[in-house]
Amino acid sequence: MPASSASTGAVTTDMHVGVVTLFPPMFRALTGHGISGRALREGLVALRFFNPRDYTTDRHRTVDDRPYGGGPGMLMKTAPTSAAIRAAKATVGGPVLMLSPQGKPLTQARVAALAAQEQMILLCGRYEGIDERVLDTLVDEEYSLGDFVLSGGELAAMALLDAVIRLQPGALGAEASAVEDSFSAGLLDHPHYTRPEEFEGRRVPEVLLSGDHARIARWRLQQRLGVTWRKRPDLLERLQLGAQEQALLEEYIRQYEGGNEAGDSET
Ligand code: 9D3
Repeated sequence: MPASSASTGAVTTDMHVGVVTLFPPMFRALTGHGISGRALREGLVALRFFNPRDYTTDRHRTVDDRPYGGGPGMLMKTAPTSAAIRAAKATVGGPVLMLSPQGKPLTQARVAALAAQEQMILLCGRYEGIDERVLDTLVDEEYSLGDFVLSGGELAAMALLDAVIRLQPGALGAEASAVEDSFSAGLLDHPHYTRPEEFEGRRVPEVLLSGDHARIARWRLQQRLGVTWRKRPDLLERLQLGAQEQALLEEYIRQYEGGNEAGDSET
């Protein structure tokens, strides 16, 4: 089913993304599978690729070049890279965002801001990088996935796109995450259980079989607080807990320090 407005039935694409990359086929991981694949097929988001190799003018279609000053490694060749970015700006428009180890760390808040854009261009670097003058002239912002080394920007661009696409109205995930964001942002998830009730000698927590929805909600919130306290105390420090949340966390900590590893209520 195509993206459409309920009142008019008109087909609308919410977001147009230009991707500047030497390796468009890598994006099949994103376009061919799951929620992102479906959203792209339905036209919620349109992707267009701009390959610097298509903007070369030499016989060998050269896309790399040597760095002034010497040293190991190559850079992306200046003219084809800038031509591909300019073509993306002319046909797609929007800010040019480069995926780069020098970028601002990508967070859910930044993903949510990008998800509201109607157009954007993602620039994927390869080799040791891109001539600084091209970046100064054509790149608006830089985003990083974190302090570890990838071989290029493509996997980072796909991660960004996956996160942005699942927030588009009509994508599976958009509804659930909207609820989640207003309800309990900044906490890790609670544990999940599915059948059978006993697996390899270990039972599902009794509360989840009780049918008492208020008690289940309370247990899940307590687990989220407790898991965050145990695994990501840095996240908890940024939150201002309410009185009930504080009490739930204190109960979890008492039980945890008392040696109940699951942090599970014993009553
Ligand atoms: C090992 C090469 N480094 C020189 C000391 C510089 C370097 C160049 C190119 C490091 C990584 C890359 C390619 N990385 C990305 O394009 C990238 C990235 C990353 O490596 N980590 C986290 N987020 C991102 S976003 C893009």
